[in-house]
Amino acid sequence: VEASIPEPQRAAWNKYAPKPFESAEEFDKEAVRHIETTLARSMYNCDEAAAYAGTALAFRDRLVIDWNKTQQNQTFADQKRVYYLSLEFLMGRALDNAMLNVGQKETAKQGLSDLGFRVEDIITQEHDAALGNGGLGRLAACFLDSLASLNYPAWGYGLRYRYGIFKQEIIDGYQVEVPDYWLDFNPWEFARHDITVDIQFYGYVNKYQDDDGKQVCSWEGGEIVQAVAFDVPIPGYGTPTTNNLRLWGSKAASGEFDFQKFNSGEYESSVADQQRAETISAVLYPNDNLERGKELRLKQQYFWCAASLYDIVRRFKKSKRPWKDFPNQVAIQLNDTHPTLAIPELQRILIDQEGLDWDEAWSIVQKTFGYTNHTVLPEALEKWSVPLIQHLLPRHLQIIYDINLNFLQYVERNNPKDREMLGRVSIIEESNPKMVRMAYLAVIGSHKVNGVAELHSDLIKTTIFKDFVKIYGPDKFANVTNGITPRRWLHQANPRLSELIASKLGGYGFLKDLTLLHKLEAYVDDKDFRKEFQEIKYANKVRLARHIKEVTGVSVNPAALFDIQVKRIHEYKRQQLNIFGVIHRYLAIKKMSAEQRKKLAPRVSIFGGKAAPGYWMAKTVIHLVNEVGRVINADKDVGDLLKVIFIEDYNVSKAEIICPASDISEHISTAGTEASGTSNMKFVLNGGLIIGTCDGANIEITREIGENNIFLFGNLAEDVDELRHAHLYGNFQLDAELSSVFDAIRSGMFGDAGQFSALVNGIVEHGDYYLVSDDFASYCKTHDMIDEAYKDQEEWVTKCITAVARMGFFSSDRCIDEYAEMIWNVEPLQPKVDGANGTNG
Ligand code: 8GP
Repeated sequence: VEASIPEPQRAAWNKYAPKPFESAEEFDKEAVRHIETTLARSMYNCDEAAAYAGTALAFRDRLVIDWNKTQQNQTFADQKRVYYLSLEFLMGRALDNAMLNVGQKETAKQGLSDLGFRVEDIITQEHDAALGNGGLGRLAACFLDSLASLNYPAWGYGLRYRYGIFKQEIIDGYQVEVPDYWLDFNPWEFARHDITVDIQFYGYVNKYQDDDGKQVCSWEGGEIVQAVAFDVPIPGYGTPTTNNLRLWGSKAASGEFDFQKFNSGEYESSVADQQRAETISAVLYPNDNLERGKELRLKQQYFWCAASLYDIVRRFKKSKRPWKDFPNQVAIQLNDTHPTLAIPELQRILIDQEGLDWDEAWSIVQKTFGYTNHTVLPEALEKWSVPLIQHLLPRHLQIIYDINLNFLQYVERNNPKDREMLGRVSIIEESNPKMVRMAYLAVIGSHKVNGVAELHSDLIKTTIFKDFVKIYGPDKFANVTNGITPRRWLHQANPRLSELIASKLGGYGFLKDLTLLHKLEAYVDDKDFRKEFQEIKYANKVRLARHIKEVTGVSVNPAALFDIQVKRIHEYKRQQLNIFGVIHRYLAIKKMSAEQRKKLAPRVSIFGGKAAPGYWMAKTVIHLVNEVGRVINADKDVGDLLKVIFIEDYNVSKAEIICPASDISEHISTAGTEASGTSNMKFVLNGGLIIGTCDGANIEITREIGENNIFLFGNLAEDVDELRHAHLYGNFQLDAELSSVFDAIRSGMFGDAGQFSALVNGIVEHGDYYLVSDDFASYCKTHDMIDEAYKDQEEWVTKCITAVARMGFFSSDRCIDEYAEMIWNVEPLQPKVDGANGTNG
């Protein structure tokens, strides 16, 4: 309040308040000013990178105007806000998204052309913001887009990694990791050097009686690291609402301590302290669906939770409301268990710092948090060792023990007959060393727990959280099936399809209400529409073929069937099944007569995805794909009938080129292992069909689009246990076709067979945990059906159009409305329209 401009001077201020550009001319004025002054360049020294920077800064100014107003409006309205805590936000590029969301892409296109640039070339200058591994991080990014587009007062909180997910290079067929230093020029963030939080680590707990004789604890000593806020504006589509993503960077706490060291001649060691502090936010851990229990990772988690909660609590306290109102003002969603420490941290703030009783505090905590689970894979479930937490966060460990004690007493009271349950549900696993089970803590500290697709939400209730359903009843557990933002994954990635749809539906309303797509079914027999739909798919395949040629040197025929599997490389996602299928196809082609070959639809098998650097088996799969590609692509006898491509460094901006270019995409995880999948939705929304197992969201996609429009195969989740058992007890006969594939590999057809022996032996000798052999026959048969179906292009297009028309359910807008109603209890806040603030679109 003290810092505001006095009333009489506000007229002057308002007179000069910036206005958003509305025409190409006004855009050029802003862009040129930024290039000349902000960047100190000239027209004689303006390459595409500089033009990108000028364009981005001009758009940033526009976003900032709306962002400031949104924040003022939200502060003034003072209603309940959502805080989405995620260690990953896989944002991709921001400029194209900003242009489309504020509805000024045409303006920029015209303006840039006046300056001698093509908008597409400028957009591709931007470095992806790749602060995530895969599905979980991209989901968070889609959610931010939907929250803003639907006008929810919402903040994202994350870490500002200096290095995002590594860049993948393929050298001699092997994955090589290269650091992703992405912050050289990032116009989308604002460093808030005035918004800092001191974060404490280590130290000890001091117990004493306060003046009223009450037992109190305080956490003392240890070391302090400072969190600095970096804010990123998140524009909604077709609304001025612009939300905030706050990312915390770490640095050494400024203060006397450093000075003392400096003065006593320990300059170097004080610099070392500085660097040690900065390492907390230095790097994103590159594991997807795997936890490795590294101390620095735990430090990241606490650092980010503590800074975010401090910020949230500080904002709440400004309202001067009583503490019991906290859950009416604040909803915090935990994106997986990574932010679970926020639970004991809020309890600590309330009891140690704000003086609330335990029970009063705990009731606030439980009402505040919701927890989303994203996996049932045991290796991905977080556990932290008790000694490590004791050392790093001594007060939190005490609180966790107290939470556990209260919880176990409650369980015992309600289930006196099942004493073994106590050991099973305890937050503390009685191993050596003892471990804290973060998922249990998250369940106990939240009022709602959700899975991310129906099958997954059912599975968590019968497997990892079975006892908790007994304890709390089924209503604590919910399902919110994942979705994707149609702005990026249709409008931005596939502008021609978006335009075609808009031409039939009378405008772009479907981008805000994706269920409107159902009206497309009326055009399924419309000749012109079908023709254009096909042409667009072809053009998108040409675009991908060009990219493939550029980066791999291999020419692929855009008329071939494009069969794509892009996602993190993981045994459970079964890229090995795909590549074995490709080898099987190759062996079959080699045996075919000229007549038979004529009847076969040419195929391009496209793979892409990163393996965690320490995941040897996944790296072996990448190597095999590349070796198989090397052999097949050079086989003149096979020619266009089969090509095998590995696209290096799969990321969000590549996905925008890849997803619109598939005929078939593969979502073939062992049933029961893929919580949802979200690229399945992206591919279908872009007019491609999918081959998939009955897993994750594939099941609901099938329900929505109809089983004639999807190629399902393989065993069901309910059969997995028995099949695994059969493997382990020798009750299994290897499929003959798969056996031939293994023989080919063993023969050295794809290079030194020894390199792939673990991959083959995992199936033949070590129990085939992911059931590749069980599903191989039905997988190959289904691919044969795909070949047949593809020959009938008329029927194929009908399937594709019908599927697109029925994808309305999978918008992340629908997810966000479900979270808002069922979990957060928050309402949208309509933006203030004041003329100067109008965004169109
Ligand atoms: C992923 C799931 O594997 C994927 O099926 C789902 O679509 C996505 O989350 C979004 O819900 N899960 C993870 O990435 C994950 O669990 N990561 C680490 C926490 C282990």
